Amino acid sequence: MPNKIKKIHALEILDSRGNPTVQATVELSNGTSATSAVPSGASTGRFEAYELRDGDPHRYEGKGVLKAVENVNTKINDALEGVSVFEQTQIDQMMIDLDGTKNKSSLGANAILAVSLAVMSTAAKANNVQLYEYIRSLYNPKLKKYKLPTPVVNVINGGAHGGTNINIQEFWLVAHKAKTFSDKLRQSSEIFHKLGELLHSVGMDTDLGNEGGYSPNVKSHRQVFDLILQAIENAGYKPGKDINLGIDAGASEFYNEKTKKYELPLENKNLTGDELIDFYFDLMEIYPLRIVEDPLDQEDWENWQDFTSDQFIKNNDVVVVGDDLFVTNVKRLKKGIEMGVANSILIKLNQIGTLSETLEAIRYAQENDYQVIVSHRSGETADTTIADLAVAVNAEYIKTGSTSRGERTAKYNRLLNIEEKLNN
Ligand code: 2PG
Ligand code: MG
Repeated sequence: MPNKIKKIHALEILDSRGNPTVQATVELSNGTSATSAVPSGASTGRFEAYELRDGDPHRYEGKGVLKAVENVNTKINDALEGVSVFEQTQIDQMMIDLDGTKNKSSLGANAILAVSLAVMSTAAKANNVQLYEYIRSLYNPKLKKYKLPTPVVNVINGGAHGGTNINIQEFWLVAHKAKTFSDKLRQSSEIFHKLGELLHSVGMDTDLGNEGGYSPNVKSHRQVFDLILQAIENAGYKPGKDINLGIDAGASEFYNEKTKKYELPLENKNLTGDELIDFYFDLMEIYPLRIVEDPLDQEDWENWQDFTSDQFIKNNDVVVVGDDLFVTNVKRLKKGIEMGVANSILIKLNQIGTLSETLEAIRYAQENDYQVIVSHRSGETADTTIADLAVAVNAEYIKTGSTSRGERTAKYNRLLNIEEKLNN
């Protein structure tokens, strides 16, 4: 059998923050092979699958992944040797069983995901099809058309992603009006450059944060929105009409569990959930802010419910996205759907740890009319799997940072290539 797995090999490599991460290569008996690498978050949700790190203070400040690498090279390799590479669901389940814990803490979700993705990539190669076509065949072969996602382009990096006093983690351009992916990307890039020029002209910092956006110190969150609006106009576009805005508040990062308050030092305020919701609605009244990710803490389900059910959200088709809240986990998504919490899910492969479980979460979301945003992590590699994943499932959006830094543009460039293929 030519398509049987002969060997799986992992290696400790570096992510875009210079921290170790796991790369895995699958080799088949006929010589076909492919390699995948996993990303790593900074503002991780509490309910994510477990990222196994060595904890040895003498290597990479404890962040080494040699144990995860070893788990791939021994236990996982031994278990999967001889299995057909096309059995993605079975392979993912075998690794889940081999791990035996709820959160993949025994083998490490980083070990398991690296193999899951390398199996997927090798199978696509063995079939001689594009990766998005192969993922589509696993997801739903009956789906006919492919749709390119709209990029949400993170031009200001706050929170855990930059050395700035901005508490909201991400500020996105959403070029919703343009017809094609390439035009949406071009407009976003033009505005990104205008924003850089604007920051420079007023003496603000133009160094880049973890996801390739600018990361200056500011006077208030409103100032960030004002600067972005000005940049949109300077690039010749109309805020709201051509370009909407989005944020990832990353609210779990500034929630104080003891006092039950949301702490926004930039605003000099500690807010209750109600007050924070008012803060967002004030912003949405003033600015064309139409996508809001993680406005509230990952366990603050009641306030999420209040936020989602507000008439303003419905009237303005505001996309309310659960990231740390859902962690790409069907169980948490189910609870959210039952409670009327959020109307969209952020999808991150490494929050759950296998391709199959990720596809299951997307399927459940789409069956329940929740929109899908496929997402990178703040620590990335040049791996472009998420571009193919977004196209394979017809995701509405992709979030993969600004239009700078190679690990971010690698995904955008892959989408440009896919767009060209689909047009021919
Ligand atoms: C997020 C992500 C990606 P991190 O919160 O959505 O932007 O950040 O990878 O640090 O969790
Ligand atoms: Mg997030």
